[in-house]
Amino acid sequence: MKRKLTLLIVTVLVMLMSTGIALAQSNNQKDCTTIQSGEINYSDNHYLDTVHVGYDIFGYNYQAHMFKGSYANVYLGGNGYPPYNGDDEAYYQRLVEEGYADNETDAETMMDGKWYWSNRNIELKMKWNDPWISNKDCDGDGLLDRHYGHDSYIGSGAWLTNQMKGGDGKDKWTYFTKIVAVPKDATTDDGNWYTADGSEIGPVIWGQFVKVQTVESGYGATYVSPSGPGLGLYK
Ligand SMILES: [Ca+2]
Repeated sequence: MKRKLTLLIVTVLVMLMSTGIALAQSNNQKDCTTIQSGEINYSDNHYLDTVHVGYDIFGYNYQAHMFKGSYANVYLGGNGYPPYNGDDEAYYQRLVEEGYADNETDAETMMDGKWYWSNRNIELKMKWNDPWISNKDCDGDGLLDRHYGHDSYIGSGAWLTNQMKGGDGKDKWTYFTKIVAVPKDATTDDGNWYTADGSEIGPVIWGQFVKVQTVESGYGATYVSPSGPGLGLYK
């Protein structure tokens, strides 16, 4: 009898606990705002206001974790400028019309001062995972989450792939690279990241990240991480 009672109590406890876990999970989901809600915004100075499902005018598809477009469009929107559509004259004219410059010469000078402008004819495709840029806002700041649940990208498991295409005729080239956030116990030395046991992960990029694989047209794989070129290796 006593044994049966103990079993019953244990069963009830397990049920309560699992109900609690299920509740916590559903609350978690409920607290996250999706793009579909129409309540997620671009960053403060961005050219656009509200994030929508599908590709935006710059080439970002935040719902699908993808970008496809001009290299310059990766930065133009966030800097408060309209998207570049491949026609320089039309773009300078648009900048004048929208009040960014007094005339097209000034507009051209202004854009020439942006580091990314000279790369505007490079076609870029990017893919990333949820820790890189989430398609939800779970921390409630009205923006898509980055490295959700982590203080920084380090140890978040974030990754991005970057595929570029440029040049004309004989000068056509392609470039592909995989970029991942380094693990928490990684160390950096002389421009490279290393695992805790001293194995090379790859060259440092943007501080908290590392290039684990690079493929260049005419050369093939120009870098493969000795610690492994896979995505999602580091958490
Ligand atoms: Ca957020």
